[in-house]
Amino acid sequence: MTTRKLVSLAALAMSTLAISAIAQEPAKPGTATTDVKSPQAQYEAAPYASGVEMHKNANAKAPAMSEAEFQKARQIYFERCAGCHGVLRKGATGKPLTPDITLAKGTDYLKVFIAYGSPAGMPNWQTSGEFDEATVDLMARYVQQEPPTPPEWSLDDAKKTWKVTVAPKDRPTKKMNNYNLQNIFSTTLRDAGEVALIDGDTKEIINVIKTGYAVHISRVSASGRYLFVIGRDAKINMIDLWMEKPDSVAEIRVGLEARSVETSKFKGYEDKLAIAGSYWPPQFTIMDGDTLEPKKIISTRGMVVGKQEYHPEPRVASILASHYKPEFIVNVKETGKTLMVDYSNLNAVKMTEIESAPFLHDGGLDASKRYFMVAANQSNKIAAIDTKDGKLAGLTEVGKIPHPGRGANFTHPKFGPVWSTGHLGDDTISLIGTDPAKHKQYAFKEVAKLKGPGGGALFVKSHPKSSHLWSDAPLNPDPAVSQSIVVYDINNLDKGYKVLPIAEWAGLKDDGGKRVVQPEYNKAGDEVWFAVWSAKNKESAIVVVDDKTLKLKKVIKDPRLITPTGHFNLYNTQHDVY
Ligand code: DHE
Repeated sequence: MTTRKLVSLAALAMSTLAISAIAQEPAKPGTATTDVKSPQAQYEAAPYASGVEMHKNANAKAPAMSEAEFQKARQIYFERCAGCHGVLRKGATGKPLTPDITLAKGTDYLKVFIAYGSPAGMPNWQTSGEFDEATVDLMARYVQQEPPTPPEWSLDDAKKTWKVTVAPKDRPTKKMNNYNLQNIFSTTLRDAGEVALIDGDTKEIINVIKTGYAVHISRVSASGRYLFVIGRDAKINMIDLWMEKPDSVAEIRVGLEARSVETSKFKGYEDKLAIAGSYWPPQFTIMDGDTLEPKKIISTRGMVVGKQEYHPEPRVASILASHYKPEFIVNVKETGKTLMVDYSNLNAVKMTEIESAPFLHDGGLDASKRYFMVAANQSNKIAAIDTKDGKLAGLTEVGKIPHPGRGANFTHPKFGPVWSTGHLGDDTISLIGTDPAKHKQYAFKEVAKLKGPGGGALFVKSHPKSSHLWSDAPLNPDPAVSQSIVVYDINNLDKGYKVLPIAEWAGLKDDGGKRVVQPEYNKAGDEVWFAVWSAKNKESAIVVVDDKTLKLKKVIKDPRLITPTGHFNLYNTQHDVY
């Protein structure tokens, strides 16, 4: 391992990464170098142009970049692009960006695409104000270079990052605050690397807690006492909601990049274990449920469903705890497989591998909580996983690039219980029957398609006590669409939708994007919360709408609410109500 390699990897792995872990990575020819003083670096010295160290790329056709530019772009790629296009750039939600493809497109073409985005979900990085012209040019050149391979992450590496800040024996033995825990919202403050806990009754912020980088989702333990949040940098924070002021009591990093965290929910295992899936390395880690001590890591590298071709980076997407068995349901993106991981004996883990279609991404349970409905987003299908019998119950063709979040359940006047998803790639909302017992003819079939406002939809939501279905479209290139929300009356779906101008209602000082993201109900099911997500140096807000009257109820503004995106009502998240 050379010092030069260490430096370049550190840039990717970010500041909190344990350096010793990186030291495992073998040197790779032709990759970055920044420490020009080391003997090897001098021996292999990269070409210099006007005194600037240039990046050496394996393919001489790649456009020139200085080493400093390469490192900067590598960091931006990790933060902004890897989630959709993959660390190794083999594609997922976004298209593959390997040099054989990008070099053929060329810098000018790539610049236009990065600057303006596409209706299929590529963000408009320049016109939205997130990248300037120079950054667009930098990224267009970067994606034509060979992708650098990040290091692996072992149990030992994870242990080095593991901290229990309040040991279980020092934690409260009963709830020490007067908050109505079931109606707290955990709001992602994406670019601040924080979550805000907001009291759903008073709409006051209870605490803002430092978490991992670009924190992604929140999940709640079976008992409702612990809240788990995970950052894109694979850092998990475990928050004890019984403390006088709820705060983090343990943390760990389970890799370099991750999106999902969950805890055991089967009877007898409540709050016993936690699990997190990583994008890089492609693996999942099972931990102690009250300390996050890492216990077991299982790799997801393997063969892709159908063509049975080896994939080096099958990332872990959504994870859900079964209510029927001591199992975690782990969705592996690129291989198109759902793993039912039996956690009852971590020394002899049994796994059932259910094949559906690539690339599995997000999803949620149907109303009966038996079927896990997961989007295979590059196959335009929804797989229904029967968590009771451990098999594929159905694979339903839907619209282009389904993106449900956890989806929305409601009882359709004609088709009975349905689960629904919006799409990134078209303007439809698909309704899928989920009741094989009483509505067999509709089960796991697309029974209806609603017309939505446009592509770029990310989240739909309903609630058992409501007769409304909501959909956002934050990635639609038209601000009129991305800054509003649509709502359907479930009993009159043929009438189409109403548009509510949520961003306008927020009354923000200036325009920082104002994308309206993720409808989320309060516990009672009579309010719906939306994030109005602006750039990090601009004002954002949470807008609360009365579900009955569809009128504005409250705008929550606070200088600490920086880039709010997802928000999770603790009761609904704990009990899979959506
Ligand atoms: Fe997410 C859920 C991955 C971009 C907000 N997101 C998920 C899940 C995955 C995922 C795998 C399911 C977790 C689970 O249920 O266990 N998200 C990714 C990406 O790879 C992607 C496309 C690109 C990236 O770089 O991360 C991506 N996601 C975004 C955003 O840009 C969003 C809109 C804003 C943000 O905060 O970054 C965003 N993702 C969310 C939210 C959820 C989510 C709010 C949880 C939805 C729910 O209802 O549970």
